[in-house]
Parts: sequence; C-alpha cells; structure tokens
Amino acid sequence: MNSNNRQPAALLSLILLTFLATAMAGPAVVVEGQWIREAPPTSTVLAAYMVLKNTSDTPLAITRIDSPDFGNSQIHRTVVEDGIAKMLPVEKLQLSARGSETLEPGGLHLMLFDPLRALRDGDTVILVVHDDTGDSVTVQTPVLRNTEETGHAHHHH
Ligand SMILES: [Cu+2]
Repeated sequence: MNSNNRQPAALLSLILLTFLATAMAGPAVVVEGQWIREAPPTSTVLAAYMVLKNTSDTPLAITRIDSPDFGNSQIHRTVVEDGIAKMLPVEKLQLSARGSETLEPGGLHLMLFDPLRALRDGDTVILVVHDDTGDSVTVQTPVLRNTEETGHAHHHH
C-alpha cells in the first residue's frame, strides 16, 4: 500500500485539470429524443424518456432532472424481482466518458409528480438536467400520446 502514497496528489491534479477543462467547455451533457408520455387528465404522475449523452472525456453523473411544470421529480429504474416489476429511485445516474444512458419505457425513466397545469398531446414542457459538475441543460420536451411511433425506442442487443 505504501507504494500508492503518491496517488492522491496525482488524482487531485487530474481532478483539477478535469474541472478546469469542463468549466471552459460548458455543459458536457446533451439530451436527445426527449418526450413525456401523455397521461389521463386526473393523473398526478407522468413519465419522461430521453437519451442522456456525456460529450466529455470524464465520467459524470446526472443528479437531478426537474421541471417548472411539476411539483417534484425523480429518476427511476425499473427492476423485475420475482416476476414483479418495481421502480427504484436513482440517486445519481452515472454516465461514463463519452457514454450515454437511455431512459425508455420499461427501463430507466424520469417520474414527474404533481403537474402544475393540464398537459395534453402537443404541449411542451421545460426539463432541466443537472449534473454533478454543477452544470445544467434546459430542454423543451413535447408531450406525446403513446402511439406505436412515439413508444418505439432504440434497443441495443
Ligand atoms: Cu417510475
């Protein structure tokens, strides 16, 4: 273990350099294909889907995705245990360097609670994606009826 004594200083330098590079480059996160699934008017919960891309050479994490049109929000992961699908909150969604994560029906998704206005197919909602470097990205997100066309997602096998 003694041979590792110098690593913390090297790691700190790397973190500082990374921080400076990130600060100069602007937000590293790019959001693509975002949409919110239309829900019945009485529904207090809606789901949003998107692809989150990390355009930087450094891993980062999405810490929060919120919206001025909703009272609360949470990133969820759907897991199947003993044949029962459950949704678990994701505190931090890790994105590897140059990596991406897909939020899609049946998997990762953004749960939006307590809509502050009625949202119908064709409406647009603002989502703000926050990462652990302190940056945020604001995207216009359409509300769409869950047809075959909008429900499709890119599956990687
Ligand atoms: Cu959920």
